Amino acid sequence: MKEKFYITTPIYYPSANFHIGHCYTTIIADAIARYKRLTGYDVYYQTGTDEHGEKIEKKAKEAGVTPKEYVDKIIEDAKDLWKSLNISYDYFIRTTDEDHVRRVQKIFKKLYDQGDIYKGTYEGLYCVPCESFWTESQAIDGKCPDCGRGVKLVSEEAYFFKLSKYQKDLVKYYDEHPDFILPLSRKNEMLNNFINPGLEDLCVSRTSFSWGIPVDFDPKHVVYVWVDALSNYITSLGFPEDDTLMKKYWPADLHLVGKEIVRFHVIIWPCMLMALGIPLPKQVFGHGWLKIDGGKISKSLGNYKDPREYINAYGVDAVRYYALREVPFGSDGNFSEEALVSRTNSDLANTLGNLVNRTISMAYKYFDGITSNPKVTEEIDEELINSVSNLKEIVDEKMNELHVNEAIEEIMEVLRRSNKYIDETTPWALAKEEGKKERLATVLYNLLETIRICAILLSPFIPDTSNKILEQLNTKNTSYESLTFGNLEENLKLNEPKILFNRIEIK
Ligand code: ME8
Repeated sequence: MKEKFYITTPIYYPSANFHIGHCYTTIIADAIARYKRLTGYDVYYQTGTDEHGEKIEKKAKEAGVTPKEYVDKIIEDAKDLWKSLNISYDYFIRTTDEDHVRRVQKIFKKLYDQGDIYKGTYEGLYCVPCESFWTESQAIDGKCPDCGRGVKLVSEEAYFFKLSKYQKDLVKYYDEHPDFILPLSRKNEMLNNFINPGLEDLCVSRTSFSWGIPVDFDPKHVVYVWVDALSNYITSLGFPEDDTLMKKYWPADLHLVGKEIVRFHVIIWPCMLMALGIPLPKQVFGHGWLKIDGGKISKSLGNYKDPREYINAYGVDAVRYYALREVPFGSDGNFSEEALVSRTNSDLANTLGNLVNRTISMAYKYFDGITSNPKVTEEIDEELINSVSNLKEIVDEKMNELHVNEAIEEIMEVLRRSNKYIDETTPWALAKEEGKKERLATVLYNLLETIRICAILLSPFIPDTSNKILEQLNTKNTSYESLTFGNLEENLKLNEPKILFNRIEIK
């Protein structure tokens, strides 16, 4: 039986259409999911939308539609965006799905019945016109940070989750699972800033707005966002009603999230799961932020375009490649259209596209597009063949450490090496020399075989391009198991060379 791999993205707020930041997480998760599938795992890749809450209720009101109408439109757009980015999710969960709503109500009730959720009083600073609660530190000089009007201290009845009860067990789990939170720096931040000072019980219901999942045994309350949102990772698998998929895929192998919500995933979520008596996820990875021109991607600043504009202008794999390659995974990085263009030109057009096109064109010119490997080898072949032969293991190591950008760079390095190999072996000169025909065939075979192996290893990252290359090679050997040097068939008729990437002119 195949080993399973369950990977998730955050479920995003559909308060506005998604931007390149949301694409960033979703593309990386997609590449990891595709890589795991390639290497033989039974993968379950989930993404979705977090649709409840006051903010969405307000947005809908402003737009003069119901909250459900408001989010439906954004979700339709999001699914179109994921399609245009070749996102291969297995399940898209919406927190307005009936199954999710019913299952969250059952989770809430179970926690209440066993005493982990209790009724208390929530105190906060309230802005009446905005209908919003603020903490002392959020309300600047006693004024609402949104509208600038005065706030007043109010208290409302609310349910609380006993987070404090699980503090000790949580720290124990961290200690026993050193890879639970990555990068490591985020774990120390959690311990120092949130856990060691002491966990406070968490307010998990509200009565001040209504766009949420009603607490079924006390319907003036709606479930407050994080319990609703985090539960998505198990309600989608049927919890607590059906354990078939839970048995198959839980615990999650990787929750991939932006660094600002690591806290919820490594404190609230594990404590909820401990209370529910189910195993904790294996890993939470908090990646950095993509910034635009050094600043935050922000709707109010209007500093970003619809990601489809980049896809239409430069191609889906240019966008995927940029998201995966440009930023060391875990750090913050910058997004700029100029950098996207220059990355596409240097790596995809010059290194990859050029190599494939030159090689297949020469195979056509000198051998009518038919492969053979007479194995007239020279010392110079060894370095290339060794680097290709080691590539599978190196990429695997990098991917298991989630160093996605480095995995890609290793493949690029081999491709650059191959371009150099062409310059060193000078096939055009071999073609002119009597008696060098077999050497020439060997050189081309080595190049074509390198291209085959690299194309397979690139398939999780730039699937369309990988397919196009394998189609040009016309090879049947495209599996992960075929990644041993020498598996490219002989007497294979290649398909005609086609340009993969045109160099983009910089305006
Ligand atoms: O937080 N750079 O939803 P959200 C990198 N609903 N990643 C970015 C980004 C950027 N500039 N902007 C957004 C929520 N992201 C909750 C999650 S999960 C149970 C509930 C990505 O719409 C990144 O993954 O605010 C970040 O964590 C997420 O979008 C926030 O999405």
